[in-house]
This record gives sequence, structure tokens and C-alpha cells, in this order.
Amino acid sequence: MKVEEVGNYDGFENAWLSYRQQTDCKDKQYFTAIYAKSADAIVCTAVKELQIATEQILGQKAVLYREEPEAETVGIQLRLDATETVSEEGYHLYQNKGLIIIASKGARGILYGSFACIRRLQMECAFMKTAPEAFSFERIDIMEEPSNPLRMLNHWDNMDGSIERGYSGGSFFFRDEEVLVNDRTKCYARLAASVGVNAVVINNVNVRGNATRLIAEDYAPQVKAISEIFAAYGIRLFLSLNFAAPMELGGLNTADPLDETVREWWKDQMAKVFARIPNFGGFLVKADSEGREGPFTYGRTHADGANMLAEAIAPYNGLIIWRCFVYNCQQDWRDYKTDRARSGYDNFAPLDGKFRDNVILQIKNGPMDFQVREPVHPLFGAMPKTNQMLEVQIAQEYTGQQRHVCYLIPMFKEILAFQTYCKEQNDTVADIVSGRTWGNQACGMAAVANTGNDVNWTGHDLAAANLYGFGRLSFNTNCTAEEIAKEWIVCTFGGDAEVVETILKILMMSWTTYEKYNAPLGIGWMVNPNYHYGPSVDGYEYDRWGTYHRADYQGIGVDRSSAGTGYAMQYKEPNASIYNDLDRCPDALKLFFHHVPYTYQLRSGKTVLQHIYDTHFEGAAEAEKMRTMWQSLEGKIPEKIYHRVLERFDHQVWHAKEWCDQINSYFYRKTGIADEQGRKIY
Ligand code: GCV
Repeated sequence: MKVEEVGNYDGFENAWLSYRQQTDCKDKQYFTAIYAKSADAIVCTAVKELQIATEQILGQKAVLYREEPEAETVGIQLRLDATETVSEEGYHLYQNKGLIIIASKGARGILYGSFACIRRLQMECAFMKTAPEAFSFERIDIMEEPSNPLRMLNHWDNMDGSIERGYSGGSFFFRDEEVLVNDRTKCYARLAASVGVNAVVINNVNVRGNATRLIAEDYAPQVKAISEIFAAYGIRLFLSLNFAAPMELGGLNTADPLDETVREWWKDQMAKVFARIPNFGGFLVKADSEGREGPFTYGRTHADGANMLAEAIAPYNGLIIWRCFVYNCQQDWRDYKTDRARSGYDNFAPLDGKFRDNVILQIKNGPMDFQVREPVHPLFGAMPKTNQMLEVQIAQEYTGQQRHVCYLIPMFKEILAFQTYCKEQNDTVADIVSGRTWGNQACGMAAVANTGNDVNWTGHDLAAANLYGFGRLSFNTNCTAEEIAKEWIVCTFGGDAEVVETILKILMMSWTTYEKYNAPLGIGWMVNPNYHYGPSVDGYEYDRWGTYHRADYQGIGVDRSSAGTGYAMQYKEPNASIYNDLDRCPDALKLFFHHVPYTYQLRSGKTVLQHIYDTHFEGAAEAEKMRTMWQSLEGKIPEKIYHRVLERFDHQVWHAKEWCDQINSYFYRKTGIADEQGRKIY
């Protein structure tokens, strides 16, 4: 069976905004007229998006009227109204006497409401035959407020066009030391805005070479052009900043944050940046981390460093987003006392209350580095007087590099739901980063982006579910991972029941499947060094990165209890006691917190070793199962996409077996204990 290809836009695809035509939709009458009095640029974007969707889905024109609709008019009204009950980014989407009304206090709310309206139309059309009423506009009444003030994508794009940890081609922001501004910039902005993203950092946090000059005049016209494209989609542009810029760019002999000439230099730079780029949002900073310069060089604290920049940027309402990924990356593997996991908390918790209001600390979800399983970072909830933001990674650096399918939204849901016990109520990570816990405004969620210039944006077609999912989840943290996945599938592939159910099953099992054949029980890091792909059990064992499993012939795991590095005690009670206690510590994190014999019986009843054998065989088998499930969709998915994904599944199946065999053989050889089921181990 031949299936229509998804829409193309100058050689790249529209992902979940690839509209399928459905001209006999029963609600098409609404999509004939759009009433929008406001000529605000973002409202104009909303109008244009509604018109594109109308034309491509319903095959008709929606005429724009710059006036109030008369009584009994049928159509869509975009109502920008300061008296609306929803906030500037929230929207109310409802039907009243033949009018679909999208109302908000702010233009961005109108845009998000319009994309919600389009999504609804996509869903209605997709299920027209099977569930004609489920997504009808007749009784539509949706009121949504974004959960998080900042919903941000962090691109690790370099000016030579490469992307650090990028798995979907080169950068579409930079090439050959130039800033790119083209159709793709716009298409990216619409994809991001359609799921509620409102802030984007376009360059790598490791700011080197010409990237330091992105704040200088040479690149200003192009950077400004990007910021204007973004602004029309309600997105604020941010840049990553080089803490050493006063020296590298300004010719000073220091970057000491308490030095007056340095402070003046930054004030001058900020004034210039904001004069050139009025929509500019601020900076993301990686300092004193993995070789990047920072305040430690001058014996200063991170508060000194961040506040210097925050003071300089404050007159322009700019934000300084300061990363807490600070650790000793020159560790001696023989040293059992130093614990990388402790470093974020040790470096930052004592500084609570010392940061300016326009500083946000951006904290990775776990204390190590985006492993397939880690505990939640203990800094969440530990700094009541400091703005905090959650950083997750949808670039699948450690989760299959967009060659393995790994839908990460279930993991993010777990992280957001984690109770920190920092307060009696509103104590989850979601509460903290949304501002509900301490009533702050400067906070939110950021994801390291998984996009590149591949035709499908994300390399693996199914990895687009993570891009879509991050946006939707950061906009509404109450959405379930299933709901988000289902929406994404329907918008991308249509409503065929078999397609929806099959892809949903694949996505929902993919993270746990990946975890099963990866490093066991939360220990992490059994990957090839540097490029972080494929099994290498001892790859990081005798290295300087603080990433050890401490396996010997008797046992495995890192003792992070009070008898070990003491990391477990960084949590508030009862978390500290639970993690500290070998038996109460959840199985999934057992080896992260404890060193145990292979014969130790987990809460599941299995020994650690048997658990390793079983999960690895299961994981490899599940990868095969996912491929078979995908194969059952042949003819129902556009051919090109079907084959692209199948190719990746072929690789994943082979690679999962490689993981399984290497990990199982490693432990069999270390212990000499056979698998209870007598399966083949090498
Ligand atoms: C951008 C890990 C990655 C690095 C990354 C770093 C960070 O160490 O491997 O590529 O650098 O995290 O988050 O800063």
C-alpha cells in the first residue's frame, strides 16, 4: 500500500506539524474566518499558523478580519484581553455560540491556544471515523496555564557546524564560523513554539573560539535576525557565555568577578548586546567545569561569578542561568573518598541566599550526568532562597544516541514527581522548578536539544517524540507520558488504531528496555569513553572522571552511605535514611548507593547477579520485540520513514545483544557463578 509522504518544506520535514488533508471534517465551518483585532507580531503568527493548518488540513481558506465578530458569527476569535482570567502565557480555548474563542492576557497565550486548537483539529480529523465526538469543537472548553515560567532548549551547537553530543546531523544555527539564518530557523521556531518552548540557547555551553564573539558586533546582525524570528514565535534568544571573555575578547589580563575593570567591561558589553538585540533573554554559563574558566580561578565563589554578570544584565531584565555541573574531573580512581556525586551540593548548597534575583541555578536531573538511571539531584529543595531550574537531556548521549529508541518522558515524569521533603506541601521537583514551592518567578525546565540538520530533525524519527514531549511536559507537567506520546503519534502519523497502539507500546517500553541491557541497578557509566556509545564495562573504571563501579570478584557498587562517601546524607529525611539503608534503598538505585556482594538478595527476591543476567537477556529480547512490532506497521507508515526507522531497529537489536553479552560475560568471568537458567554466556 502506498502512503502519502509527510509534507516537505524545502527539503526538511515538518515533524508533528505535517498536516494530513481531511476535507470532510464536520467542524470545518469554524475554520472559515479568523477575527483578530490585535496586530501584535505574535498574534499575527498565530493567525498565519491557523491559516496554514486550515488550508493544509481542510483544504479551505480562513479569512482574516481585523474586527470584532458580530453576534451569531461562526469562526475563530483570537481575543487578546487584559481582563482575561488566564495569564499572559495561558489560554482559554472554548466554543461560544458558533465562535471558537482563543483568549489570553498575552500574545504568547494566543499563540499557544492557537497551536492547541490546531492539535485538536489534527486529533479530530485523525479519529473522525473511530471516535467522531471525542475531539469535536462543539463542547470544547480548555483552560491551560504553563506549569513552568521558562521552557527552554539548550543547543550544544558549535560555530564550525558540529554539535557536541549531536546525533542528527550538523547544526542549523552555525556553519563554517558563520551564523545561519534561513527557512530552517523559522521552521525550528514554529516546531518549538507549537509545544510551548519560550526560550532557546543556540550555542554550546563550552564556549570556544569564535563563539566567544557571538556577543560582539561582528555577529550582531545575524544574531539579531534569529532573535526576531524567534520573537515572532514568542521565543527569547539566549546565548552561552564564556566567563573568560574579558580576557579573550576584551584584552584584559583577568576575568576576576570582583575586579572593577572586569565588572565595568561586562556592564559595557551587556549594554551593547541589548542595544543591538532588544529581544535578548540573557546567558547560560558553564563555569569551573570540565576545563571552562570560572570564579574558582580567582578564589571567588560561584555567587561572586554569577552576581557580577547578573548585576550587569539587570538593567535590561536579563537572566543569568548558571549551571551547577561543577566537579573535579581530575580524580584519581584509587581515591575512594572523593565522590563526584557530592560535588553539586557541596559547591552550591552553602551559597543559598547569596545569588541575585535574576540568577537561576540550572541543575542536571541527577548528580552524575544524564545516565539512564540516577537518583534525583539533592540540590533540588536544598536552596529555598535560590532560583532553580531543572536540566534534562533529550540529546540521547547516554541513552542510545538516537540510534536506539528511548522515549524519555516517563523518566522525566519520575524526576518531576520526586518528593524532596523540603516543605510539607509542594515539595516535588515539579513544584520547585515551577515556582510553586517558594513563590519565585525565575525558574523552569531546560533540555539539551536533540535536533540537527537531518531531514527529520532528530536522526531517529521516534526521537522526535522526546522533542515534542519535552515541550508539552514543560508546559504542562500534569500531562502523562502516554498522553503526550499518543498526541505526538497522531499528529505525526495519523490516527490508524494499529499505528497508534503499536508505536505507543514501543515508546512506553523503550526506556526500561534500554535500562535493562545497559549498566545495572543505577551504577551507570559502562560505556566507551569519550563518545559514550556502546558497552565497555571498565571503560571509565580507571579514569579521572569520578565514574566508577568498583566491581571485583565478590561484589559491585559505590558505597555512598554514611559509612562511605556520605552522599546519601545530602537528601532530606526520609530520603536520606531510605537511600542510606541497604535494604530500604530501591533496587533500581542499589548499586548507586551501596557496594554489595553479587549474592545479595534484592527486594525483588533475585540476587544481584541473577538480576543482571535476567535483565540483560530480557532487554535484548525486548529490542527484538520492538523491531517486530515496528515491522508490523509496514505499509501504514510513509515508506521513507518506515525504512529509516527499521534500519535503526536493526542496529539496535544487534547492539542490544552486544550490550547483553558483554555485560553478562564480564560478570560471569568475574564471579564464576553460572546463570540459573543456563543461557549462553561467553
Ligand atoms: C557540553 C557531559 C558531556 C559534555 C557536556 C557536559 C556538560 O560531560 O559529555 O559533552 O559538555 O556534560 O553538560 O557541560
